[in-house]
Amino acid sequence: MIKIFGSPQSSSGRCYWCLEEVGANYEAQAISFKDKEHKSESFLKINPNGKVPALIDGDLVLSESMAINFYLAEKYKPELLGNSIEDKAKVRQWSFWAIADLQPPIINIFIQKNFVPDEHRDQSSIEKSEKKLPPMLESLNQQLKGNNFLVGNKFSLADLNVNSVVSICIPINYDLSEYKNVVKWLETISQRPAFQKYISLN
Ligand SMILES: N[C@@H](CCC(=O)N[C@@H](CS)C(=O)NCC(=O)O)C(=O)O
Repeated sequence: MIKIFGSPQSSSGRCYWCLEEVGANYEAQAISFKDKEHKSESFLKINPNGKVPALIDGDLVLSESMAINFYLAEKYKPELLGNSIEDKAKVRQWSFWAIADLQPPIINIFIQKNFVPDEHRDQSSIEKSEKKLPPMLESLNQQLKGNNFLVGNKFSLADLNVNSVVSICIPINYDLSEYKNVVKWLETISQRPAFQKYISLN
């Protein structure tokens, strides 16, 4: 059976959601940051970078949430990757954009607001990150104009991967209301049974 390491509230969350979308049986293994389990000898054998998520499926030991999600889709539900070469390329484009460009400023705000004590919080770094978001959210909003989904007008791994980053705007209190198509897309996707199941794990 597939084994997934890390809690649904961490970067592993998008992999739990993907596991639910592909309908795979899996076993969850919590990793306690408090007890430094992610830096333990046994976990470093699974991911030498000492980070979650990690996944074991048979002989495969894999880390990096996006790589895990592409693997799960390809093996268990390939239609999530798009039907044509062009759609497959777009699924990768949106996924890589989410992890490389959109996620860093959002995560910086999340860390500053949730993990940095008041006296050490770097307000200028929060503001710098906040300034980076409008053009990216607007490009997403434009892509969703007249489209329910990002690629090929059907739910794909691009929606899952990008949504898993955009939805961090909610706990950081970043106002998305001017991005009406994005808000509608978040709402539509939140109705998916696999999403609901993943949220119930939190
Ligand atoms: N690029 C990695 C990032 C993983 C990551 O940063 N995970 C965090 C939890 S959300 C972690 O394990 N942090 C522990 C550490 O950096 O020591 C991915 O997407 O899987």
